[in-house]
Formats: sequence, structure tokens, C-alpha cells
Amino acid sequence: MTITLDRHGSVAVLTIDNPPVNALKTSVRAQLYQLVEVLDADPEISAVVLRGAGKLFVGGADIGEFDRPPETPTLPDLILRVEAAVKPWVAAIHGHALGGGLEMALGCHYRVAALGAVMGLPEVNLGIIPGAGGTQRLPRLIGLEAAIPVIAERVMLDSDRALQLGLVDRIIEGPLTEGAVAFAARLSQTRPPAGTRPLSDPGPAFWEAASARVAKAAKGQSAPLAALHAVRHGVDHGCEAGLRQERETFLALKTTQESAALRYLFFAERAAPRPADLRDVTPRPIALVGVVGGGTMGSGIAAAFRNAGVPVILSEREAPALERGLATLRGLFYAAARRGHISEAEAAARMAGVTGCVGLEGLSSCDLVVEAVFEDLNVKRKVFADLGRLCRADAVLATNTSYIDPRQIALNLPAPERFIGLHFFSPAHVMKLLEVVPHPATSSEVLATAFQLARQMGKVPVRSDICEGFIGNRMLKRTRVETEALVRAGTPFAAIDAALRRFGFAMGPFEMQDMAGLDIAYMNREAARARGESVPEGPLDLLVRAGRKGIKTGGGWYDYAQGDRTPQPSEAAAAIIAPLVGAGAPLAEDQIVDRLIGALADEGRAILAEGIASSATDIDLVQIHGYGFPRTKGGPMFLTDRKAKA
Ligand code: T1G
Repeated sequence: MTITLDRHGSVAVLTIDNPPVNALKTSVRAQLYQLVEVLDADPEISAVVLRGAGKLFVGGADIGEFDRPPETPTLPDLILRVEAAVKPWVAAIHGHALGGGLEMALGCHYRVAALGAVMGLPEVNLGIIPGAGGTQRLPRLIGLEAAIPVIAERVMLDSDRALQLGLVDRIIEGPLTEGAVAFAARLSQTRPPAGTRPLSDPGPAFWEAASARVAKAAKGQSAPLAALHAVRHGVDHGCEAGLRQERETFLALKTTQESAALRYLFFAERAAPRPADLRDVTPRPIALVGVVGGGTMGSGIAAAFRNAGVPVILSEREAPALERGLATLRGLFYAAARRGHISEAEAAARMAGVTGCVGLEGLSSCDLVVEAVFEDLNVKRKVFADLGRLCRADAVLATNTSYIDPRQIALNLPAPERFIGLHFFSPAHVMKLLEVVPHPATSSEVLATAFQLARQMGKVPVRSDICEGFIGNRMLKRTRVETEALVRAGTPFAAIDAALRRFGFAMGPFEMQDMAGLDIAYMNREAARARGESVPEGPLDLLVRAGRKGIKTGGGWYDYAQGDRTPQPSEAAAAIIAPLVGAGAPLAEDQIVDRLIGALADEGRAILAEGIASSATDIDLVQIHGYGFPRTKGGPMFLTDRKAKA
């Protein structure tokens, strides 16, 4: 049984106990449906309290059931039955009431909440819309102005705001169940269903503004506007018509590739920080972190740890460089305050948790030290030789290298079991991806510590074994090879960028190169040539040798006006690369996309076959959280796998 029934006098308390999030799976719905009948008929019962066991009320419908047709009683069936109950039902909300969980509460006649409870309808995150009345009942309870951001823009309501809006009837400060029972015991009747409340049309200007706002926040996803449309349909045609339209839209969206991709990522992102093979390994406590290098990566990494509440010591070789690093950090925190993400006081507190030191001696008491110095083997080796001498034997020592073999870096390091690669992505305090690259000697405890830190920082950690460029940059290199081959064969690079932007990338590969700087890839190619590898002369080499390194030099593949990051077509660039551009027929847009996504998946399969990545899902997470692959497509492995099965 996942529903328990306790009697408190004349009040029945039903507890949904379906760990981990009390999802309203079929058996839960069936039991609840039956209990409505039983309790309605029970003369001893005057009211019903519905609550969730554990840390929350209900996390929603069971997302795991979405790949099959809904079984009865469906959630709409159950909610209509509760609404029709003759005894008043009170939803007692603590923790989260999300999606179908909030819709269930909206079907109850009354709602009470514990302090700090959070309510929302985040279905659009999954490429669907609320499918059990949320788009109709919520606006009728709290008004369109407050409801639309919850339904279509991922806004959450805490208990105070919910009380203010009339979503909840009471906040229970003491023990929730007792408070809810006391509230219910005083009830003598139900209340008309939320759906019967009037909702007038605010007029075209309101809808225009709402559509524009929702479309902007949707970033190309289709569910948010579909949710708004369902709300409006109910305003125009009444609640019943709105419920029908909502359900049809929900069922239709559920079968889309976009929703399948977003659900796939939902589970992948939740599983990533808890690899099964580390579940029984206790991570080390990390109370103080040292960061070596105050450049762009070093200051970003320090900010990521501070944002997670961990005190940081920033180390630089000289005082002026240290001052610059600390100033960059201060700038990051106060920029976050200016954007309203944190308060000024919080920005000051985060900076107060940073100390600086010149040299490495000041890092001897750190539990973890992350090296983020210049990408040079000898420089890194020297840093770790010193850290190995200065730091405690149980301190974790990590390198942020993106290309160099960690085994080479740790060659002379005593106790290499404490060494690991932690590859952050720029800007490190923003980008969610963290490639965790164990050295062959890395202990499972140190590995578990890396994943625990990723959880603490809200990162998506992906384990990568050692190869050149690990998972992400290796696939980036493959993309470069493929895109360059297309240009050589006659497909304009601007057409490639346009094709991938329309596919869903925020920018194309050539625009991305101009932003990151062409010289990074050029130096890697030159280094490979110096190692005797055959790297054919490419258009990128011609551009860099002509002084075109991207935005920072006013031009790369494209031209850029002073202070403007908008790519402009460049005759100069076209002339420079012309000797290497073929006269073949350019590929059509879908061919470009198929070719490049296919190449990414092909490289992904090679990475899997070599055991560099643990799963195809991990490869997709790297692409989504490190390289801007559109979430609505799920990732190259997910997409090509679906195509192959179609
Ligand atoms: N269904 C199935 N599994 C779920 C789930 C759900 N709704 N929510 C979470 N899980 C799993 C998750 O995969 C993980 O599994 C474990 O629970 C713990 O999750 C009709 C159609 C509730 C705030 O979108 O936001 O209702 O990895 O790590 O940090 O309109 O989970 O342990 O195996 O996230 O404490 C709408 C989704 C559904 C909310 C808890 N609801 N969940 O956070 O734990 S659609 C949502 C969350 C719907 C109706 C529609 C969070 C949480 P595992 P976790 P957490």
C-alpha cells in the first residue's frame, strides 16, 4: 500500500508514501480513487487531509509512466472525483507540490501549507503542459496575472506568496499534520470547485504582452506557448472546454520528440551526480579550497566554490596578478548582485570568504587544491611537485587541464591516489558541465569527493577517462574536422552556422570559434604538427596567419565592428580562405545538420567503444551542458538513436 489512512477523531489523514517524490503513479491514483468512495460513505468521517510522506507533498505525475498511454483512473479522473466528494478535502503541503501534485491540491477543497513549501507547474521543462487542470484551476484561484508565469514561465510560489494569492488558505507554523487536522475538523462543508470561479478576459493587449514574454522565455521550446494557449482557450470557451483542450495538448505533446528529449535529460541530469559505483563510497569533507591561478578560469572556479558556500584561497605567483584575480572575483559577485541574482550583502559575504596568497605555501591547510594555470605541461608539473610537498597527504589535488594528459602532469607527484582532473568550462561559475577525469591511481574516495563537490556546486559531472581532449574537446575537434571538410567541399561556413542555429544551437561553430579565439585551435594544430601528426593546412590556419583571430582582433571568419559582437560577412576572410574552398555544390541545410550530428554521434560511439565515457547519456550531457547542444534535441546520441529506431 502506498497510501496510509490514519483517523484523527473525525478527520481521516491520507498519506501518500511513494518514495522518492510521492509521484502519482497509477497504483497511487487507484488507491486514492477508491478511498474517496470509502471515506465519502463513512459516517464517522467529517473531513479528509491529504499529505505526502517524507520531504515533500507530491513531486508530480510519474514521469516514468509517460512513454505509455495513461491508465485509469487518470489524474483528471481522480481530481474530478475528489472535487465531487461530499466531505471537504484539505491538501496539507510541505516541501514541494509540483505539476500533478499541485493539480491534485487544486482539486482539494482547501489547501494549507507549511512554511517554506514551494508550489509550481514546471511541466514545460519536460516539453509538455499541465495535463490535469492546472491551466484552468490555477488562474481561477489566483488570477491570470499571477498564474501564467507559474504555468508557462517556470515560476515557483512559496507558501507566503501562495497565501497572499489565495492559493493556500492557511500557513501552518507548527507540526503540519496536527495543524491540518485542526483546520479540517472545523470545516463543515466542501467548497465549489476552483473551476467554477469566474475568469474574465483581460483583453488583447494582455495576451499580446503575455505571448511576447512567454515566447522570449521559451527559447524555442514549444510547450510554454502551448500552455498559454490552453489558458486562453479556457478564458474564451469556459473551464470545461479549457480542460479538454489542455488534456488534448498534453497528450499530443507527450508523444513529441522534444518532450522525449527533455524527459530523457530530466532523468540523466538527476542520475549524473550519483554514479551507481560510488553510492557506497564516502566522500571526503571539503571545508577549504585552494585555487592556483587567478586568470579567467581560476577566478571562475573560485567563484563557483564560493557560490556553493566553500571558503577559498586564491594563489598567484606575484602580488599584481593576485590583485587582478581578486578584482575579477569581486567583479563576478557584484555583477551577480547588479543582475538581481544575489543581494549586495551576499556579494560582499562571498568576497569575504576569499583570501589571497602569493606562492603556494598559503595552501598547505586546504582540503582540495585546483590548479588552473597556463596550459603547459612543465608549468603544471612544477605546480604539482610543489603542492605534493606542501599539502597534506589527504588533501585532494586537482588539475583543470583541458588537453594535457593528467598522467603526465602527475608524473612526479607523491601519493597520486589523491590526484584527479576536474575540467571546468568557461565561464566556470556559470557553465554546468564538469568533466571528472580520474588518474589511474585516483582513489574511489577522491572520485566520490569530486562528484559530491559537483552536487554541492549544482554542476552536471561526467566522468571521462583519459584521451586527447577527454569527451568534450575530442568531439569538438571532430566537429572542426567535419565543418572544415564541408567548407573545403564548397559549403559556405555562414550556411553551416545558419543551419546549426536553426537546429537550435545559440550560435554556429564558426561564430563560436570567433568568440573563443581561433588561435587556441591554431596552437593545438601547430603543436600536433610539431609532434609529427599530419594536420592538413586549413582555412583556419590561413586566417590566423593573416592576423584574424576572431572577435578579439576585430575579425576571424566574420568581421566585427568595434565593441559589437554581431558577426558581419567578411570579404577579407573569404579572400584569405578562397585557395582552400572547393567549388563543389553546397549541402542543403538538413544535409549539413545530418552530417555534423552524425559525425558527433559517430565520435561518441568511438568514445564509448574505447571506454572513455561510461554511457551514451553522459556523452549527451557533455554536449548539452558544455557545448550548447539544444536541450530539445536531447543530444547527438539520443537523436541518432531515435532516428535509427524510427
Ligand atoms: N516522476 C518520476 N520520478 C521523479 C519525479 C517524477 N515526477 N520527480 C523526481 N523523480 C525522481 C528523480 O529522477 C530521482 O530519481 C529522484 O526522484 C529524486 O529526484 C499531469 C504531467 C521534486 C523538486 O517536473 O523537480 O505532473 O535519480 O534528485 O533534488 O500535469 O525531483 O534517485 O533514481 O530531483 O530532492 C511535473 C520534477 C511532472 C517535478 C525533488 N513535476 N521533480 O528534488 O530530488 S509532470 C516535475 C523535481 C506532471 C501533470 C504533469 C524534483 C523535486 P533517482 P531529485 P530532489
